[in-house]
Amino acid sequence: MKKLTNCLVNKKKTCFPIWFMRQAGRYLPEFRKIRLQNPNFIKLCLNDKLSSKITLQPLKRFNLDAAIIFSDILMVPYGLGQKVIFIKDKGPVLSKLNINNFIKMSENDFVKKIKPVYSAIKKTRNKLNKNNSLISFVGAPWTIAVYMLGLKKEKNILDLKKYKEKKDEVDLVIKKLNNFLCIHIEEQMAAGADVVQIFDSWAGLLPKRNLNKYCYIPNAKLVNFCKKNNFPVICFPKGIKKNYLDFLEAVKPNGISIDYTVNPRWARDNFGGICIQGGMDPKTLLFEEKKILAEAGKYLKIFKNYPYIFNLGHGLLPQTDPKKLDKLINFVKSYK
Ligand code: 1CP
Repeated sequence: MKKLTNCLVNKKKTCFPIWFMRQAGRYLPEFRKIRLQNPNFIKLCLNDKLSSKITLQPLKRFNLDAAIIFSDILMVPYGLGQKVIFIKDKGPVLSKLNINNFIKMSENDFVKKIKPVYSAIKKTRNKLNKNNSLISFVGAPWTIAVYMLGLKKEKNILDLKKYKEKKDEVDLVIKKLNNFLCIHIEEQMAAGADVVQIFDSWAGLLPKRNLNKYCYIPNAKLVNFCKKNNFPVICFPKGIKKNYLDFLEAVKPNGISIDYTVNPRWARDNFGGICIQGGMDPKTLLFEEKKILAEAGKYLKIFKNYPYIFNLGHGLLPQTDPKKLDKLINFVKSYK
């Protein structure tokens, strides 16, 4: 059985499966080369040959247990008819959402528009070692709504004025997204993925009183869908601090990814034995090797005899040195 599934579903405690968020990305020269030749990011995600190749790049270099499909959470707004462009050093920019067209969008048209994502998964599964997991993912409804409705100011703070003005649209978009995300999950699993990760990267922007409505309930709907279909599912409600406990009680995923502000000891002692993933600050990898391994050792010691997936508290930074990452992976793999 695959190590990742065994840890997630059977809560196996004796191995530390390892993979990294953004393991296919700008810190790899072989990715940067392809990216330079493909300035349109959405088009690149829709090129099944290239996105499969990029997905496999980190597995060629490193001793990892899982691949994560090279795609983006914003393929969903694209599939729903919004224009999405990525501006260098600024990030994604989406055209204004046309609510009427969005309401009328059919499931068939949505799937058709992003079909290459599924064929990329099929291609990757065929080339991937059978002991490696292939992780598919979706953004959680709130996080996608933040982009679709432009609810975030630069510097990553919530635009409160817009958020209040657009309350009705937020409710509508989140409700409708829940359906499309279930379809997106189902198609990715049918194409050959074995695990789902739900990224709620902007959960931490929500005021506590709205967490239930916009974070816990929508995540729970997706998790229930996955569980009904026996799809192992990991949630990542980034930035919600102590509310991780309420999240777990309401959502009950197979695994929970912790961000770098979460105290790993607190998580281990309070999360009721659920499989935990990640935690170490991605910035740690910018330090010297000794410091990186010492910090990783801290996590491995805390999670000894606990179902733990080694990963970081957010994605790998573009400045990360691949050689240091290799040292870290070998350290985790040989940890006793
Ligand atoms: O070369 C480039 O400029 C592209 C950088 C890049 C990459 C490599 C983007 C733009 N997306 C991706 C791939 C990606 N995105 C993956 C691939 C698999 C892997 O992890 O290796 C995944 C899982 C994502 C998911 C994603 N996209 C999230 C959730 C995770 C997170 O980082 O919090 C989010 C928020 C996005 C939106 C997005 N896409 C890209 C950027 C720069 C952003 C963030 C923008 C912002 O801060 O608002």
